[in-house]
Amino acid sequence: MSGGVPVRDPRLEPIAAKVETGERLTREDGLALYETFDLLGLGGLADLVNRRVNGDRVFFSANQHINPTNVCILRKVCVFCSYARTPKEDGAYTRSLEEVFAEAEAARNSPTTEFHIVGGLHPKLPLSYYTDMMRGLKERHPDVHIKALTAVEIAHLARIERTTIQEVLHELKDAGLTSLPGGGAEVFGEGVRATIADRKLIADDWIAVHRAAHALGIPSNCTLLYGHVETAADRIDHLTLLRELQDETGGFLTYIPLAYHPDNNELGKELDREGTATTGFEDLKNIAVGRLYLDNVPHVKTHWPMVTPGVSQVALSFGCDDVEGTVVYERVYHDAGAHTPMMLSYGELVRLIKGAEKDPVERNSLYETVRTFEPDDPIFDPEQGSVPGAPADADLVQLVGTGRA
Ligand code: V47
Ligand code: SF4
Repeated sequence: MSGGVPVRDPRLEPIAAKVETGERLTREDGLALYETFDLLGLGGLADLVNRRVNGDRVFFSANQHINPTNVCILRKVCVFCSYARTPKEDGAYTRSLEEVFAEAEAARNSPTTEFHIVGGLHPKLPLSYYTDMMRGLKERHPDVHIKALTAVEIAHLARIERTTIQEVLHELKDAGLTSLPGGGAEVFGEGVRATIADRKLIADDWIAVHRAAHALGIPSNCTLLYGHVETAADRIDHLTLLRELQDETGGFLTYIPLAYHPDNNELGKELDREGTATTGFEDLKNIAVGRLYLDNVPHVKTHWPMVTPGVSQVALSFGCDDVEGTVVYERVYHDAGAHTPMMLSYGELVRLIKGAEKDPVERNSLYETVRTFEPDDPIFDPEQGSVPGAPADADLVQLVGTGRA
């Protein structure tokens, strides 16, 4: 037992004692967490730590994902990716700025507070495409934050513009960028990277982009792509690098474990894994280990488009304090076989969190509170499918149809 948390795995007992006193976990402890059979013991410890900071609060955002292009020079490099295309390949698309602005109109009459913008590394799109996009979005939606471009996209823009990472980040910030998403990290270990993303931005360079962003006052997220060829040791070494950078800068807001989806990509075929994504056991374990090992990252987010809304709801009792937002239209995981909905309405998110006996808090990109809900608020009307001030489900379903090229 620890702080009332029963643990059945003897390897978790010394860890439980550390969790109780707030002592930092070692690499060996992290390995034991990933290797344990005792999911409830692990989850209970992560829940204890989460409750100390967040109590019953669970954050969510009203956000909209925008993927401006799927043309990517790393199309043959990231063998886990089903989304990217070569410029002439079937299904390749690149949005004009007007098309991006038209897609973003979904935010006009809704409580959207964040545009989440990621895409491929297009060989020709210049930095000005992105700065013009951000200025145009800010002009049209001044209150909406922009979380955009993974470290890999930032490094690519610096390369094609023959300038520095700092200069690219500076220009993007000037154009309205609020924060960076956590993608592109995958698994830092050289062996795994050589297998799943050979020649993609190496660990040191991913870390360097985030360090530079933090120095410029741009906070960011961090991720781990799990559920393919990586070992427990690979995962912990990856989290250790994230924890070290966070000790140095404090610039990470959120950790998001990303569940690998094996459909329609080379890696899935090679591993004979098509049709079999990660299990709920692995999904919950990755959330809980993230909470316990990354003791300096304030938030752990569950990405419901990858793990299903049901698993995300259970994750809220396994150390998770943040749920991916409304999304509106998601391409990267659905191209890789995710069978989850394209969007959850504002009301459905509130209901999901309330259904886990938690208190929903709508946040913006910087985790500032946008809206809280009193226990007896008429927060969700199943007849209407929405909360007061939020877009009706029917409106969002129409917006979803605006997505694909
Ligand atoms: O880096 C690509 C992943 C990432 C697959 O910061 C795949 O809030 C699973 O940046 N199966 C990009 N994952 C997405 C990203 C992101 C996502 C959610 C939240 C946040 C955030 C950022 O998507 C890539 C890669 O790790 N990805 N293909 C696949 N088949
Ligand atoms: Fe390109 Fe990103 Fe897909 Fe890699 S994961 S191929 S960088 S879109």
